[in-house]
Amino acid sequence: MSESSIPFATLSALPEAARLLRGSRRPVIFSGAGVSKESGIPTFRDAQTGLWEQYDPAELATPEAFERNPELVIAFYEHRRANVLACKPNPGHIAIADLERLKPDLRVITQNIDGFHRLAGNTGVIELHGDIFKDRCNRGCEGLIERRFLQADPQPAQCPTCGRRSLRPAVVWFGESLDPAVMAEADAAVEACDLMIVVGTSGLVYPSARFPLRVLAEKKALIEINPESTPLSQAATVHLQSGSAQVLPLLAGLI
Ligand code: BJW
Repeated sequence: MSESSIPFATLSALPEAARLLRGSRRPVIFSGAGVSKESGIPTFRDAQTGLWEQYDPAELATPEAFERNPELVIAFYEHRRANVLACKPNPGHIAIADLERLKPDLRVITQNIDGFHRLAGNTGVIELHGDIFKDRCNRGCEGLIERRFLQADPQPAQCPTCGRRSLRPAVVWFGESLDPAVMAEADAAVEACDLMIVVGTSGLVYPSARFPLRVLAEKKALIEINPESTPLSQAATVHLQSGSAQVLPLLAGLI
């Protein structure tokens, strides 16, 4: 998309967003699936394609689905791992990494599990919902197992500690608690921040959705980047209503 295809309202709001960001010492980027959409990763609430179009991801991303049908859940995550491996960070991720070079205290808090912020060059990324390239034991054995290759066997792989076929993706499913240490780190980053850029999230999933609400409650500036309206849009200081891969490079270019 060229600059001329960005809505006029977004272009008009960019200088104000840039002014706020220039004045910020400790910005937080709070991201969701929309930031990776232009890399080719469907958002969580997008319809899936091909074989997976008959399934609702929200029903597969649960401990109950894994109990009921582990092969199906493993296959779903293998399909998504393969897609992430075939894609790469887009200009929106790169612009966020550029912003960290300009503002070294910038923190990224993401709900995404694709690792693209790290791959783009951000450091100390807080990954609230885990990492699709790690497994853990579903029976509670300690430790994470890095796995970048795809698994041919549809059954859960063997846990190196307990020896059972109980490995699952180290991501946070509905009804599961987020890692308290990760939550504490995110809390501290939000407390310290003086501005938040909320990019590519529907803001519907808790407890993560509380972070931007806290920024608003504390009367700090909040810039939203999302082509659609969300529950945050009305209250945001500035809403840049466009795709993040177009608008973030423009914003970074003004800092
Ligand atoms: C673009 C774009 C472009 C498009 N550029 N933007 C309090 C109130 C109500 C409910 C609850 C509550 N507390 C807990 C709950 C229950 C539940 C919950 O929140 N449910 C809601 C659905 C209501 N939460 C939980 O269960 C959490 N656990 C918990 O709270 O434990 C304690 C507890 C236990 C038991 C009972 C009660 C409490 C865990 C939540 C874990 C979420 N995990 C997932 C799956 C991760 C693994 C995986 O990916 O498979 O995380 S769900 C899914 O949603 C995924 C995402 O990270 C997350 C957020 O989605 P996101 O990123 O916002 O994506 P989308 O698709 O929703 O939106 C994309 C956006 O991009 C859209 O707005 C587009 O417009 C935009 N977009 N193109 C920029 N080019």
